[in-house]
Amino acid sequence: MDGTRDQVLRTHWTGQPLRRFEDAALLTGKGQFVDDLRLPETLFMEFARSDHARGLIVSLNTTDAENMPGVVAVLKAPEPGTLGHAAVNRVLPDMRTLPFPVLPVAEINAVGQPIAAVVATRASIAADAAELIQAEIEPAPLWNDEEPIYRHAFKAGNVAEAFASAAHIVRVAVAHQRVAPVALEPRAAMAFWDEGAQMLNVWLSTQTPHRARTDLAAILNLSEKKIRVIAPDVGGAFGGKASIYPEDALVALASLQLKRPVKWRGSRTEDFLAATQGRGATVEGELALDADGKFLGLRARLDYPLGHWLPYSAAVPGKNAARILPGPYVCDHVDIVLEGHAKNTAAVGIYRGAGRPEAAMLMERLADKAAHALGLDPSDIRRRNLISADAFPYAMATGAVLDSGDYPQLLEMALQKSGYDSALRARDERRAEGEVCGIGIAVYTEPCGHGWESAEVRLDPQGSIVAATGSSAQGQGRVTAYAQIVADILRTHPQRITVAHGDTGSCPAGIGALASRSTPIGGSALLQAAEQFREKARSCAARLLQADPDHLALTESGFETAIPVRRALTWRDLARIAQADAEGAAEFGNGLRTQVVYEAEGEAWSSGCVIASVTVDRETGTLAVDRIVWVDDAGTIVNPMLAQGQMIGGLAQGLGEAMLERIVYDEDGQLVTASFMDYAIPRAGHIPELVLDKIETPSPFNPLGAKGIGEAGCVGVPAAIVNAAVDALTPFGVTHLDMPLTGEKLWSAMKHGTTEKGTKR
Ligand code: SMO
Repeated sequence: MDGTRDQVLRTHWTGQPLRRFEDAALLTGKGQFVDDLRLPETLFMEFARSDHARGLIVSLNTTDAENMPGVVAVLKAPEPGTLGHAAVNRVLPDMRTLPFPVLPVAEINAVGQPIAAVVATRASIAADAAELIQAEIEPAPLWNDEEPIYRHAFKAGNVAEAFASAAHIVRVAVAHQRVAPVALEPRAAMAFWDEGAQMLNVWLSTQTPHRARTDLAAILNLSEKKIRVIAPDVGGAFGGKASIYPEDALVALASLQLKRPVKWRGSRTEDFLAATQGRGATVEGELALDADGKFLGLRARLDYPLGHWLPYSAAVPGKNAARILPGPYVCDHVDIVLEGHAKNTAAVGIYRGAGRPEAAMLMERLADKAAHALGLDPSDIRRRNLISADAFPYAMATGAVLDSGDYPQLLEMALQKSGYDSALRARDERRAEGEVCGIGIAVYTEPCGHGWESAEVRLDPQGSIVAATGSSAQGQGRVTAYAQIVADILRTHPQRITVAHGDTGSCPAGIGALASRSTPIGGSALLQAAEQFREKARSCAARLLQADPDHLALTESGFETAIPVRRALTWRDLARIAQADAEGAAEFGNGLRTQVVYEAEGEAWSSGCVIASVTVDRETGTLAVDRIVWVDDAGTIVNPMLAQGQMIGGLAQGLGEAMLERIVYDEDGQLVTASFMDYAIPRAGHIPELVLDKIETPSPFNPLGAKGIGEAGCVGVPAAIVNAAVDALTPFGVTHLDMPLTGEKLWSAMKHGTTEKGTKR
């Protein structure tokens, strides 16, 4: 290779804190969310929903609703067998499934389940009409002790022996509350059957447009080729928009039947009632230790609630929690049993973290109890057990392979940044003066990104470079980060790259935006597609310039060569010639484009260490998180500003779960927390002083070296806060606390001592 060819493939965009290209539109009200879409003749859908948790429909009278002026149709349960099913990801062997309840023929299985759908000329009319629907429901007992939907064991080594030889055994039981993946934008769907094109256009507030298309095809018995799913701007998702819902299917069905556009915009209460919820597991663990505090063996029982139907990733939280135990620690003997049980509630699925938070909570609570049992500092017990930096790739007892990391460095950095030793002294001094305060540590691992994603890089006829991804976006700044990746390969400015996403009509088939996979997997797919595009474009340009490809260099606007004479060809020239030149057209093949389906060699594992400091008001029990020090390792960082935004957003949600958030059903299956009056999310005043830092151990398993970061805050932060709260209440004899750490709970704990297994509700 001689000096004229671009030698540095990465220029300098990766690693730059570029401002988000998305924000100009979003901040000036020019975003296009589903509810912003306008089509002539649009009809609006609203639902009559069950107010019983379980029962049989005895009669359903829709006459009054149908007769209301402005009502166009009322959809009732279709004949059994006329609609198909959405897919469920069977990530565990032998897992059962449940019916996908588009509309129930007879059996009601949860409060809030749609019973009928009203379509009217205005949303307010549809809502009024839905109130006129009379459903007589014969109540039935709630499901209880049914066969599990899944049951699976992860076993390795000889756990019995590990426990028999242990110097210490510590136990913990954690009751995780359910939480809601509160997105700023509730769910929404719009559909339009284009009779001329014979195409069903569906706009969904979704993380997974391609899977939505597949599911809609199956449910509606329609060819995928006749369905286009578009995710326009999506106002947050957090796992709650990763599956197709009955409401989405009904909107599509109504537009097919009525041949008019149909729109539904869910309310906040409908999201609480019928969007997927997260967490809720009951987890018990026992850790066997030798006399030096080394972890010998782990026994764990994880019991996951599932709702009345299974969204696509219903079994993922349970599987994730079980398979990533024992987290960042060496522990070769494990016996982990996982079960999931259906309940008469809203569906339970993935929520930011998806099982990783439960694994981190179990290990970090056990580690603190172990430290206590051995009289060690919590930092010491972790230091003695963390997997060392030279052990990677590291095969865990559960079979997962950790790609890279440096957990001891994360711990030492976080300790140092928190001024740990002086913070401990300060805590003890404050305690001596009667204050209630504590410090908690959590170290976590976070698998993120395996499997495949697709990408296409193409030159459009006007000469702009389009980077289309099978991945999607819901506010993370994907357009900016992906443009940075492609710009480095093509040695141009990121603003010259048009990133296309979230449209099955213009993007290659892909998985979507979830599981912290978009940068490691979606980004790596784009990187490879851009590299192939660059070489294809180079050979085309070389032919047109009659130069040797090795003598061509990339410039910001195209290619240039100095040999034999100085000549240049811009992307715009290339696009024009590609369009016009017959020979070129053959070589360019349908314009100049390259498509890649990228599959990662292995999973990328992020990791981190969080140290939280808290103060509890002795009079009221009110918890204040004073400071969070957090060092994260997400491998190569494409845009540090976006990465930090993800950390802070995840932290806020993790803090909300730790302090405030809780979905409550009463014993009859009624949802008690169906609005923000009853479901508390964190506000700005809850956010503590933050000290954020990072290390970067690139993943060897993808060409970017990237790992995920979107979920990290929900993984490590709750465990650190709970450990800090337990530490604060240790002088009162408290040895365990479950989330949310409400004032009432902490006040009672201070009064009555330990809350072991006593704080479930
Ligand atoms: S919980 Mo995420 O959207 O995989």
